[in-house]
Amino acid sequence: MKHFTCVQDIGDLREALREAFEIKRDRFQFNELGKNKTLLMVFFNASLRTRLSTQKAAMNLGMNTIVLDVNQGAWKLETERGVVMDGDKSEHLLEAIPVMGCYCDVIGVRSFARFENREEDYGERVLEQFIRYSGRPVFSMEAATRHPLQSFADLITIEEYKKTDCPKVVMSWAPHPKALPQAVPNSFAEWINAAGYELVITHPEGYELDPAFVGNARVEYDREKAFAGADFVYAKNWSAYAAPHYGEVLNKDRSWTVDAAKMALTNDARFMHCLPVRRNVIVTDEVIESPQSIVIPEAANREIAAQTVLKRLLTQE
Ligand code: AN0
Ligand code: CP
Repeated sequence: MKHFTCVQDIGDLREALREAFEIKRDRFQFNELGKNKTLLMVFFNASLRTRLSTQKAAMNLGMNTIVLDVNQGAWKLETERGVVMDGDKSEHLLEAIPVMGCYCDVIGVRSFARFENREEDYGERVLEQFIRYSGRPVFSMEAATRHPLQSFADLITIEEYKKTDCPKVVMSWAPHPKALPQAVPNSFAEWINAAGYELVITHPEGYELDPAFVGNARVEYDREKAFAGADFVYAKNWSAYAAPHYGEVLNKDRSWTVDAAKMALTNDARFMHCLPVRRNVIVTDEVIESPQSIVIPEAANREIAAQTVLKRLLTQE
């Protein structure tokens, strides 16, 4: 694997899962692989899980890590080419990226959608420039349109908790006060579709995702019908994708908060969320604290997903 940005990059999913569980059985068995190799993690946005789990994964492989929070202490970066740089930005990404590449062997990048221009966001300009100009293997730590390390961890978690070969997975929109990207839901749909599981996506009208990510999943506007018989409930907020409301919060309808009454419609479903989560907005205290909630093992699997990906980037397998 040269770069990791989407489900296609990981190739055969069964093989990737097998490798992930092999790592989970003994996460230190490849601790010579990363000797004298350096991981650089570049954050354009905040993070708790991705930062810690990826750094831990690198340490398990014997790598050194450097973390750069671009907005804290680095020069303000210009990202547009052709700009006369006489404003507040001191450095251009076109120099910054190859310079970063000089100091490391692998680069992870977190760069969210900016919601200024849908085509620019969906063109993944920042991530693509790292791939083009860094000269290093690059992996996404959540980019504008996908969060593949999260989805990989989600799939590992579903494998661990599923009770049938082909579980019914329901991804439900939930309210949130601020506009959030579509990256997590896009990516989750992409991975669950690739795994061949039954995927139902439920949301209020206006929150339709890019059909390229929805794929063969069923979109069900009737929430009760969607939740009926679910084995997994994956809650997530996202802002509108469709023009002219791209990146907007269309409503904050609290009737979409995942509560015990909705969970009662399911097949004793497990509750999942990528975190961070706003309690009593996305999900009630009762549901997230219930034995059905697997948000912590899900977060724990981020280390395993990251380690599997780093191992492959180090060996170029
Ligand atoms: C981000 C999002 O929704 O994409 C990161 C989630 C992993 N969430 C927030 O910004 C709250
Ligand atoms: N789920 C996730 O990626 O969390 P962070 O934003 O805290 O990294």
